[in-house]
Amino acid sequence: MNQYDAIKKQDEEVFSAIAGEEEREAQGLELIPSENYVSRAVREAQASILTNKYAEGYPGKRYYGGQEFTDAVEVLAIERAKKLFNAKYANVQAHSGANANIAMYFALLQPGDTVLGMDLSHGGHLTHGHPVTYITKFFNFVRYKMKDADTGEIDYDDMLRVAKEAKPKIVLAGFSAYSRELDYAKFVAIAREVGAYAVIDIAHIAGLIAGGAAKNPFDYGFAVMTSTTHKTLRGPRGGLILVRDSEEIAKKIDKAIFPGLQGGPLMHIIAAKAVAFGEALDPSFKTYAEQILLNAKAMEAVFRAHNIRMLGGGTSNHLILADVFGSLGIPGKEAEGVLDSVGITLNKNVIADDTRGALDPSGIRFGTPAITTRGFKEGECAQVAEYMVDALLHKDDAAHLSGIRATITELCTRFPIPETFV
Ligand code: DSN
Repeated sequence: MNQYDAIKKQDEEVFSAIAGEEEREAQGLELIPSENYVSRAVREAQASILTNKYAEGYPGKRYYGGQEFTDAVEVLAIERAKKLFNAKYANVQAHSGANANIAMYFALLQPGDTVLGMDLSHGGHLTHGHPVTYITKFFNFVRYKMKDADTGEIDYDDMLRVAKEAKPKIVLAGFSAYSRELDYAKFVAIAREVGAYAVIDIAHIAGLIAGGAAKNPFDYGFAVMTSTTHKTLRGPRGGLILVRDSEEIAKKIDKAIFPGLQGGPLMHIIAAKAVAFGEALDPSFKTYAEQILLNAKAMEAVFRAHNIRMLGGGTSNHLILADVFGSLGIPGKEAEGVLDSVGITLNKNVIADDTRGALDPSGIRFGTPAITTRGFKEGECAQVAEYMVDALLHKDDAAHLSGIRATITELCTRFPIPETFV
């Protein structure tokens, strides 16, 4: 157990929830592709006394006094983020990826303007304009999709047609459930053709980009990148906005975050972002990012060998979206539950043009960022994929499932969650 002495003494109920989660994480495998394990240094920064400080504004331009240390820590986070992503400007204050996207919209658009983004069931994210989100009350969202869900190829011709018709001010790339690389040059060309900003939400693949295992969209002409810091990037839960080179856009982004959308920045989280960015700048992070991809490929091979359909036909990044309903007749929700029962956590997920509902879709989504942090290589990842398929094929055999559970527990004991990475 980590150091929670004060909470334990003072608040048994909260302590017990934290202790339970610590045990759950230690004894199970985390395959949700947007989750990861942070270092102890990141957690110490998050838990630091910087949480006490109000620091509205930006370094050197704050509204309250006493900012010598908050300024220092925010400058460190900004400079490290810029270096990691080859950006001229960075805003590290967004509380989350959703806030980063909302601020980006308000910075670049006027109410009523149009955004062209990826359809949710084809891999896009809620904040890319799903009708249930409030942002759709301010801006108009139109969609592009995959041309072929079995190759993952985006329908760029249709995207251009929609762009010409709808005249978006932003062409938005990025996804939360898509397993292939996008053709960045095509996105930028379409944006240029219709006079839109080319923006990409890199939340899922930020660590792959930072570690050099995926292409940097700035090299292809994107103007802005939004992100979270807690997925493949392995930092604290939070948001990040990067601007390639336009001072004008950077100023608009800063204004949109504060005072436009948020109040006081979370200085303890910004300190943790600085620590995580420092870790990502270490050469060891490159090895980590490359291993994430190798591990995903090892899992892909097992699913392919078992003839389980993968959206996009497989993976080129850290995640796999498998059509377990189409291939095994097991709905996503049931598959999630069966795998949870053997200590493998992942999430049910809609697949392209899913005929089932979002609460019980056809697919499961899983990925390798967290198990790679745990030290798994291709061999262990292939084994885990075999256990997954085995559990699904024996979902009604309690004794078989409990045998798999025991094996997963043993694997977790052999690969404890590390506390340092550099
Ligand atoms: N909830 C995140 C994910 O799992 O992809 C995105 O916000």
